[in-house]
Amino acid sequence: MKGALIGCGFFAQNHLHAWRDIVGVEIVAICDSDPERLKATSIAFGISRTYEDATQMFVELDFDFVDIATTVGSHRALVEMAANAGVDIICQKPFSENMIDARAMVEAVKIAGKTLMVHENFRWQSPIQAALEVVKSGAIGEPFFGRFSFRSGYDVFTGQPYLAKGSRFIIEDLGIHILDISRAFFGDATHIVATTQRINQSIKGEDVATMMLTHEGGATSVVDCSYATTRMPETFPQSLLEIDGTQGTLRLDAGYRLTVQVGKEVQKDVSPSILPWAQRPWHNIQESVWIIQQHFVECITAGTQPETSGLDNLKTLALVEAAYLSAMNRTIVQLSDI
Ligand code: NAD
Ligand code: 89V
Repeated sequence: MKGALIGCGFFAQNHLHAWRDIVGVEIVAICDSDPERLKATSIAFGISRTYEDATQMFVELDFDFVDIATTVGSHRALVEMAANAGVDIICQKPFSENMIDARAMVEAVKIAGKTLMVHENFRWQSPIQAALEVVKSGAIGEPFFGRFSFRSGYDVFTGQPYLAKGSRFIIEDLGIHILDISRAFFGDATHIVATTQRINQSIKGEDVATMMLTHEGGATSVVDCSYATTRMPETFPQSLLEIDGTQGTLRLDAGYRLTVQVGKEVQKDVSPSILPWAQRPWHNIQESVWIIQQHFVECITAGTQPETSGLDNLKTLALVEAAYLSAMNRTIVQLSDI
């Protein structure tokens, strides 16, 4: 499979490393409107075909899929361009800033008859997958409560300065992942109630969010996120979880310790592997990039829908929209209204 990548910024470097490690895939062209980033990435990964303008790249089309690794504002134009060109698409999260653009992108790719996957990688982290396997096995019975927690004081603004500038921050950038994890465990939600806070006054958006979801099956989950939490050990970028089931409980604690208690307690180290190009503390996320990109390739090859398809992601985006609405109006929001 030949691919092209658009957006050679901070996070795309991980995509390119991961593509290099996936057998049968070659990235044949890269694009970035910033010539310096384009050149640096071209040299780092030995990819000589470079474009400052994606339109030109699609004109000279000789690839099967495109990996869109730009920030959210450019997604709709690029996804529609790719759909018109008739290639399969993997696009970074947040997929869209609003439901109108998100639905339009899903529709455009459906009409084109191609595959659209959102790079929603947190549920693909190997420690999360290990916890999901236990719950799906039925070992703790029917899950009825979950807490999905991401609390950190890690400086994300140096690597990703745009995160300090938007009027929306933690729910749109990070909470989106944790809400998606809650969906992976409990399915879709019917209602959400949320509060937000801005503790760090030097950024524009909220950096703390506390959300409670009612899921279709009746389970309740609490999703809490903070970038204003100073604690030792610093757990960035670990998502911690606890699930109560009718027969037992499960916890994924700091340090990737998975504890399952059904009568007696059993502990397991579910630490992610550190890929040759990865660095702590990002190795958990970096491994998930490699895993999700493999899933994309497997789905294209098998002709199946990705688990985190564009269509599926509409439900995660609706939770983001509903959480902001709930926090603003101090009300419970019904997801069917989004
Ligand atoms: P970045 O600003 O460092 O890089 C984005 C790059 O895209 C820039 O170099 C910019 O010049 C380029 N670009 C923007 N619009 C373009 C266009 N129309 N055509 C060509 N090039 C264009 O951003 P980043 O930190 O790498 O983040 C990119 C995306 O990845 C964001 O949506 C972010 O939320 C996401 N992200 C995801 C994870 C994860 O774990 N899934 C982690 C970090 C970032
Ligand atoms: O996953 C992300 O989208 C990143 C980070 C982990 C820093 O929140 O922006």
